[in-house]
Amino acid sequence: MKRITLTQYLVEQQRKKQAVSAEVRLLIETVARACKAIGHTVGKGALGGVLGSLGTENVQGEIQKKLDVLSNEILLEANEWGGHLAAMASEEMETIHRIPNRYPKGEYLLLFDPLDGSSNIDVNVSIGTIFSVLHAPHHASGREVDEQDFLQAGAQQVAAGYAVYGPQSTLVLTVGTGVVGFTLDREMGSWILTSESITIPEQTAEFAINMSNMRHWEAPVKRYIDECLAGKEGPLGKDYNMRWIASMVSDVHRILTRGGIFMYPRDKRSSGKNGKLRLMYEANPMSFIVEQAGGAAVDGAHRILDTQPGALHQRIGVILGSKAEVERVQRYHQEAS
Ligand code: AHM
Ligand code: MG
Repeated sequence: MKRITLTQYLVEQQRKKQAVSAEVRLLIETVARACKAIGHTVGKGALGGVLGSLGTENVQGEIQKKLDVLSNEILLEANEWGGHLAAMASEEMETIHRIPNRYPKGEYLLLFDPLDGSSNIDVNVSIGTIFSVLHAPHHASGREVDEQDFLQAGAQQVAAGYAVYGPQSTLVLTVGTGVVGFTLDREMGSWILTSESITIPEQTAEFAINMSNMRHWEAPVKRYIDECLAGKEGPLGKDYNMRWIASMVSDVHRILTRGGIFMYPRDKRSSGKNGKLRLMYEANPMSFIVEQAGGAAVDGAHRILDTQPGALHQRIGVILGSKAEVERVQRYHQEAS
């Protein structure tokens, strides 16, 4: 079997389809290299002294794990000097990180959740990295990039992807020409193409939601999950299964592999009224990937990728996966409003 590496795949996208510029190609390769390093660090576990908390809080008041901070540093260092970026933003940093003056600057912006699923680190369950690439809008004018430049709707993304550090390390990627998946060859240290065209089945009988929040849900979400739980005898006419890994990367990866619907909806709590997941680092990149795979992604009544962000660390309700199911939940929201 001919093995296609990430580099070969990207060169092909650049040559044949003009889907990526040389800069984006290098940028994705750099992110993928950083993910390899993060995966390696994650794999050391207790032996590498990387487990546990740091005792510090990030900008959203969440306790930072050692691996949150290490992964953030790995991504910053890997991407600083390549010359393809104007600035970066991360779930773990209060404000944007401009490329220091000692390095050349490029015309792209990189956003990431360096280590998604932090609550699973210490219990040895799959975690991952999520990233999103945008154009820096005013690069040509030569002024300094600011936070405002990052506030673009998800539909503007140039590329998005995620890595899962699990039994295998996998990298899933879109540059707007469908979704592809790579598996890390740990002996050779290279990402090898293992899924040429990932598509999500339209129908599903599997849902993923944190059921412990049920009493806080808004009516349309409650309605849908009640119908799922009613099984064959209910209005949906089939028995549903449930999964909740609590690492968005892994939950979304399962949906890309065998279909399903993932929900982290906003809810009635004061802390939940805007949702839990972050628009720029989690919802947008995953929605781009899911749509490119033939699925759908909404915040309730509206498409996530059309959301105009108002702040870098903004949160949003997330409902994504198999198209028919997501559209049903979207309809329930529209009917209720
Ligand atoms: P994190 O980026 O701090 O790890 O938080 C995001 C994670 C998602 O990966 C996952 O879907 C969700 O939080 C799980 O939340 P909960 O523990 O409430 O089920
Ligand atoms: Mg996260």
